[in-house]
Amino acid sequence: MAEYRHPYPAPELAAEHPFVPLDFRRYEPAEMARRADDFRAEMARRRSVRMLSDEPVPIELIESAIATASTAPSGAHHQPWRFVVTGDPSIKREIRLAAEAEERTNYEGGRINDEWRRELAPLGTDWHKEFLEIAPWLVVLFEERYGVADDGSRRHHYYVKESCGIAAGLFIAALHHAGLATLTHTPSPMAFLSRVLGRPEQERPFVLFPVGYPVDGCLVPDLRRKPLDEVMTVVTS
Ligand code: IYR
Repeated sequence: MAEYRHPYPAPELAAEHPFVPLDFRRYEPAEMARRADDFRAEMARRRSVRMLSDEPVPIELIESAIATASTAPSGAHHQPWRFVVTGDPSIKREIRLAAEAEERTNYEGGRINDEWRRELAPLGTDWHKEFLEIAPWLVVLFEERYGVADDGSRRHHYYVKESCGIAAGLFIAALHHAGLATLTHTPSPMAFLSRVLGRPEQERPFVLFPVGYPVDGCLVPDLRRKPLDEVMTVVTS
């Protein structure tokens, strides 16, 4: 059996940073396969939705998805993320107008080149972003580039983008699992979100998620996902 040398932190750290027993569930092989298949099938139904309705969504569902997202592993467990939530119509409108101004420059002002434009054409996107005003909630994930203590001193964060990327993935999975829809929207550049939402210097917008229910009769592009052999490689000696 493989042996581990240091199952616990150094004795002088144990009092302040104790280790506790892992809460881990083991399942029978058949149940493992069933759980894996069920989860895969559920996640396979997740789609980015741009046609969100204005139907209200209880904030408790948003809170729960953010709490799930915040279970993500992060560099040195600093959890360098902040989920900023608004359902305020005037703020949503301000965000829509600012995002559309940027996206209009992207699409019509040449920030999107011809190759990129061809790649986006099947998605049917353009600079209009009605969903930013219509969806009941906008959740902006800000990456915290460094920590700021009460005395104003800075604390270095590690692997901020990786940590936030993982948190974003858990967030969209949690929303989908709860029966909600979202879109990973990255209006570019996104600096206006810091201004509109009044965020401090250490935070930088990472992704904007409009959250809600799809409109009745919602259509999405007929995307196919890569088969496993195009995304997985097993290496042997
Ligand atoms: N941010 C723009 C363009 C866009 C870019 C990619 I890459 C997409 O997958 C989809 C859209 C927009 O939101 O329209």
